[in-house]
Amino acid sequence: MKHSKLFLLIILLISFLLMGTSTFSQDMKKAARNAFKEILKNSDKNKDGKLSKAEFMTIWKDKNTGDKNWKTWDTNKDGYITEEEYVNAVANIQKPRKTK
Ligand SMILES: [Ca+2]
Ligand SMILES: [Ca+2]
Repeated sequence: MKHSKLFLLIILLISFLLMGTSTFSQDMKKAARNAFKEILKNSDKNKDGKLSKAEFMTIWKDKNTGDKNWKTWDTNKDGYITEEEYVNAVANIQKPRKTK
């Protein structure tokens, strides 16, 4: 089950973020980039360096969770998740939400 290993990696990264650093450091960005590369290694089937929705959904056992995360991560809604989007999405988990 290689997907469950990947899933664990994502969960680990997210829980690490939630655990309490107050600023999103360069180290964390680096960690997020590495995590994304790991995701690509397993799930970027056509090797274009980004994740299509179909590729992304193979990560998730639960379609609803996958769908929810897709909407969070594909910030510009072009149908692909790039490294930048992934890193920003992880960074956004850290930031307190600013309401207008
Ligand atoms: Ca791809
Ligand atoms: Ca996108």
